[in-house]
Amino acid sequence: MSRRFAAVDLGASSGRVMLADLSDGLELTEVRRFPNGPIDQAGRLYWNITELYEEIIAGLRDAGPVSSIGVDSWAVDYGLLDEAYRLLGNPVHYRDDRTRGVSERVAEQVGAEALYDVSGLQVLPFNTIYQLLADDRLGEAETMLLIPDLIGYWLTGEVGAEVTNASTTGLLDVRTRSWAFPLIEQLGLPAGLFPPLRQPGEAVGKLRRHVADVVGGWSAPVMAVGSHDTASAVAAVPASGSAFAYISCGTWSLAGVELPEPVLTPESRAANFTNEAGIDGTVRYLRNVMGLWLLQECLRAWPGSDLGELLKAAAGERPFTAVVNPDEPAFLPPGDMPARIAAECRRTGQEPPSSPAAYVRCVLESLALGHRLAVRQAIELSGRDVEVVHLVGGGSRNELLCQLTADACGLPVVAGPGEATALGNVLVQARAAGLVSDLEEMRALVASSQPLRRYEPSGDSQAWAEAAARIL
Ligand code: LFR
Repeated sequence: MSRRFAAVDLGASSGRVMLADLSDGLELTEVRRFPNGPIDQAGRLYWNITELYEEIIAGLRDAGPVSSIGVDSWAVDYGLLDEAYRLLGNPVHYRDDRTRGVSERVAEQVGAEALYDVSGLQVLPFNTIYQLLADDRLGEAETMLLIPDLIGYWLTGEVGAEVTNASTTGLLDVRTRSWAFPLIEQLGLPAGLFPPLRQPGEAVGKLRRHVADVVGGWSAPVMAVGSHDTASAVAAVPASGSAFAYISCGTWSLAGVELPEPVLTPESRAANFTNEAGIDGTVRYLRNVMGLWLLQECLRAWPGSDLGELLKAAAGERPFTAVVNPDEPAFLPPGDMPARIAAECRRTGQEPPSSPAAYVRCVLESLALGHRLAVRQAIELSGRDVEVVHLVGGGSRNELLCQLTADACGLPVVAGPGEATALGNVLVQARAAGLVSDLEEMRALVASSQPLRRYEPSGDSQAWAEAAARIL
């Protein structure tokens, strides 16, 4: 058997097909990368799922024969299918505003405490539970497939719901890890929408005949992996032992700790911490921080700007001239980010940044403050000892952000790997093939094979405490 595995990893700003070779250590290469993002059609935001699928097929063709394939993506979004499993239109993007007011209505109907007690999930306006209730195509739908499960269906013809991603819907029971049918019924959602659950490491199915033909005449099983990208990323955190926090930093920053059991206390709910399902029954106890989205949207507002140059200039800017709460709901939709940051600065009595470099400094310090708050609260609410923060994902390549995060958290930051998600994806496949054993060994393999960089906390801890107080 070959020791080559393909990871299809769809992020909110780019997708890629990665190839891992485990013949000698763990070598990861990028086979194909393609842009992704919200598409505004007549005032509604969609994903271009057809183009993404074409890119995936082209990437698999470029990858050539592999032992197996795993698919992961961002969470919560889905396609609705009719009785013949035909897609009922493009999946709506989670940044669309169709769910405005829905979470409040559900909290009234079910009770916010009861809801948290069932799902253990943080309230984000776009959780699947709220999207389904706002979906005008629900009446025609027979099946709901989350994005990686939809891709898996197109590749194999098999229908199911992988559990780590299902845990982000708000409709999975956090204790039993099965669909929360009493809640589903109470909300008036059709129980038949929710397909049988799959565990990471289980086979989804073999490539359909015509898919095998178009990828170049080879076939392989598609394996369920941690199909929620964050679950895969956390699986590939190069930590040993349990005294670590992680920040999976891409379009979003997901900051928290890994636990054996959920935390469902009133304090945890008040802090809007989530208990998402991880690999091997672990709990990803974390909170979403707005992430590099803030920077990406600034860059979109400055056509022709050079990120490398801006980051260099930002490193020389005066610290803490302006900081904002990165999680302000106003920052969620696409649009003119510098203008929104300026408005937030004015609202909080601060002078808005005066140049693109100053905006970048403001964004990165604000993000580091968001990281600090989430990591500290995760520690406090879970009682977990933390000696180091692992920062993985695309953000780990941003040296200024890594240093600011170490300074803000007052903890060492180990940065990398940048492609943690793809690594977690292939390692679960490699384990199913018998090449690695447990999570500990998977992480050791990442630590020994991938470049990592350590940042010690420096700077003025008093100044960080004061800046943190400014955004509360
Ligand atoms: C990160 C992520 C987060 C989820 C957000 C929206 O890519 O999957 O975990 O909250 O995207 O789906």
